[in-house]
Amino acid sequence: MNDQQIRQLLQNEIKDLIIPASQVAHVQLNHSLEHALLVLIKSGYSAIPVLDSEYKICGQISLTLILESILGIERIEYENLHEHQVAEVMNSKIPRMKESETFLRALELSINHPFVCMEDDAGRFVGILTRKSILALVYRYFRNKKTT
Ligand code: 2BA
Repeated sequence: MNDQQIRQLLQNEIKDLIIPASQVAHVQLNHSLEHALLVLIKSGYSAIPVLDSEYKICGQISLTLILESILGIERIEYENLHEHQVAEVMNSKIPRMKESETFLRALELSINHPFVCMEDDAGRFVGILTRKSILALVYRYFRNKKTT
């Protein structure tokens, strides 16, 4: 792969890699932790996006965050799950990107984050970009290079 091809890969837009919002498991700010736990278990994912009622990205909720929040001194207090809302426990410091940003930025964020939330210009959630889709694209580039 020459320098120009590498530059082209890194400047590529990321639109085609996005998993659309309709296929992404998510919860809303005011959902109970009990509901969030059910969505996480049913979807099979360890962390999912949190949105507000206008579909704007607010953070992420994970199995670990939920379990930590109901950890008592000697046991996990499952009976407290329905008393708390997602907003109290979620991580609001999450990376986000717009479709027009470059692949290089997505690659950088994927070092520390398994997925990145994508938003439109109004801040509304449009989907996620996963580490898997980023790595798959990099792999395809190198594999094709090897055979040319
Ligand atoms: P995790 O849930 O920790 O999943 C890590 C990796 O395990 C995923 O990597 C995927 O390769 C595999 N995996 C886990 N659960 C799966 C399932 N139910 N079906 C198929 N594969 C599964 P990535 O695909 O790169 O996803 C990275 C992270 O993005 C996931 O971390 C999850 O937090 C989030 N994610 C991915 N797809 C999602 C979706 N449709 N809805 C909500 N969150 C999603």
